[in-house]
Parts: sequence; structure tokens; C-alpha cells
Amino acid sequence: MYGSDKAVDDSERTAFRKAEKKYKLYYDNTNNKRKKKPRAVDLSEVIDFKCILESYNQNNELPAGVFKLTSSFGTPVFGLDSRPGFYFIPGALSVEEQCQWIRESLASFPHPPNRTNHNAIYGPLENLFAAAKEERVLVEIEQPRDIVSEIDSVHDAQITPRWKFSGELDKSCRGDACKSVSASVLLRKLRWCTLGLQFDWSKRSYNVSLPHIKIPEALCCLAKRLAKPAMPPGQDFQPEAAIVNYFALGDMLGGHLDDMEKDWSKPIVSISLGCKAIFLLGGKSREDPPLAMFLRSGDVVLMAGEARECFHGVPRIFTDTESAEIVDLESQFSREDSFPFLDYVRSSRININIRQVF
Ligand SMILES: O=C(O)CCC(=O)C(=O)O
Repeated sequence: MYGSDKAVDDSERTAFRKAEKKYKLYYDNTNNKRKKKPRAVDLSEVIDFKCILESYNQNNELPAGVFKLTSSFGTPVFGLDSRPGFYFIPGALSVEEQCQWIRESLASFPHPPNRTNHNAIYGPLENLFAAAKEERVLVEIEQPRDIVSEIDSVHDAQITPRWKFSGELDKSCRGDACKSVSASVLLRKLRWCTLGLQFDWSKRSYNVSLPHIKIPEALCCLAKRLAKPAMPPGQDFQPEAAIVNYFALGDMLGGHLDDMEKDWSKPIVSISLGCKAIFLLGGKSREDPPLAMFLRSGDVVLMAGEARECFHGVPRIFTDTESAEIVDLESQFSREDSFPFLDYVRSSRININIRQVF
């Protein structure tokens, strides 16, 4: 036999990586781009809180290992015996609320001083969404030499405008030498945006010296309301920072811990919008086999206490009509003049996770 049991691929080494590999999107027929077919995946072990809620509403029954929290929260909040501090609220947001936060996530959150993944390359970008809607392009601003030398620190490069949206693509440029890029491509390539206190990914910490504005009041109110079932009695959640993740087909969020906040008794409030996804909730070690569960638009996850020490990630989103489960969103958006939200939401997922930092 060629190879041996010892020659295990690096990616298979931990239980968490194995699960990521199991659910991640792979294609059969990778040689022929047009005929690319997503590889079938066994979803029989994925926990489905929508079904759990339906059967609970019908006959008051819950599967083994799942409990319903006794709280005054409007809709049922479920927990898992094996993961104290983890709560799942299926369908916590109405369709109208989902549309509102999808709109905000695209049209207003990625606006300076909030930073996005594009800051590192382009500096702050004003009105990305409007520019995409107007089919504008981003062009580099010619900088006098002395200004260039003043903005070469990483910090300044992130807050000094170096590019601006203009009406025309620079047709003279090609490939890497290109100094213009269309706003709609940038919108598609938006991966994250940070609200409130700014998270510095390179240092994996909050950088309070970066310019920032408070999280919008309406999002604060929503987060406070949603956080209640996981809050220590008598205390109020104080939303100070949020990370908005944007997923396109094939994107995944690898297993990680959110451990840069001071007080882990306070929950992370995590809102799902758009296409359905798989969420993996591991244990305190990557060796612990994770539980897989579906996240649909409008679902909310709370992670507090011990659950803050659990590895988690999103290996997969589903954009095909049957699996994405966004029919209600589509009909709501179709009723309004909501181009290009509808297009975006059909092929994407957005996650807003809100944190108390101190
Ligand atoms: O997208 C999700 O549902 C999870 C997001 C997450 O884990 C994070 O941003 O830390």
C-alpha cells in the first residue's frame, strides 16, 4: 500500500478541521468551470433549530441534549446541555428587521471611520455602496511626493484617503498596472467591516486610538434586547464594538475564539442575515468534535461564559434557491425599490456580531 496512516494531511489533524473539510464547499468537475457541480455533502448530523422550534410548538417536545430557556424573551431561546453559555434564538428577527439590517450593512456600515478589509489597500472609501449602484470606479488620487512619505505608516495609510470614486474606468491600464477598479467588484469583495471600537486584525486587539463612532443607537437597542437571555441577572449589555462579516459562495470563516473582550460573562450577540449557513460549535480544544447547526436569516446566536472559550466557525454558505431559504427576504425586497440589495442577498450572507469590549 502506498502511503500510510501516519501520512495524515495537515488539514485533517484536528476534529475541528475535519468537520470544516466535511462541510466546506468543494466542486466535482473542477476542470470544466461551466459544469462545476457542488460536491454532495451529508447534512444528516446538522442540528436544525427551525425544526426543533416547529416540533416544540406542536408537541412541546425537545430532542435529547437541547433545553428551552425559561426567560421572558418573546420567542423560545434554546440551549445545549453540552455547551453551557451557548443560546440559539431561531427566527429572532422579523423579515422587515432582516431587510433593515441588510440595507445598513451594505449602504451605511462600511463608511469611514468604520474600517473594512479594503482599508489596507485603498485607505478609507466613502460611499462604496452608492458608488457600486451608480457603476462608478475607484481611481488612485495622485499624491505629491511629500504627502506620500507622510502617510507611509500603517496607521495613517488606513485613515488617509488615497483613492476616490470616479465615473470612468481607466481603459488604458491592464492587469497589475491597473489603477482603477469598479465599485461593484469592491462591494463583492467586501469581507468585513468594524463598527464602534475598531478591531485591529493584525494585532488581534481593539485599537482605541483609531478614529471611531459609536454603534448606531438602533443596533445597540436591538443587541441589548437580544442579549438579555444570556446576561448575568440585573446587568445590562453595553454594545461597544461590532464586526460585520460578508460571505459569498465558497467563503468560510475558519475555527477561532473571540477572546479579546475583557469580560467573558457578557455574550457576543451574533445575527445571521441572507443565505443559510452551517455553523460549527466546537469545544475548548480544536480536538473536540464540533456540533454543526444551520444558521438562517433572522437567527441569533448568543455566546457567553463557558461558550466564549469554544472554537467556532462557518465552513459553508448555501446560495442555491432551494437551500438558501431566503424566499421571505426576496419577496420583501421585491416589493420595494431595492436594487441591488436583492441581487446581493441572493448570493451572500451577512453576519453582524456585537460585543461588549470592557
Ligand atoms: O458568521 C457567523 O455566524 C459567526 C461569526 C463569528 O464567529 C465571528 O465573527 O467571530
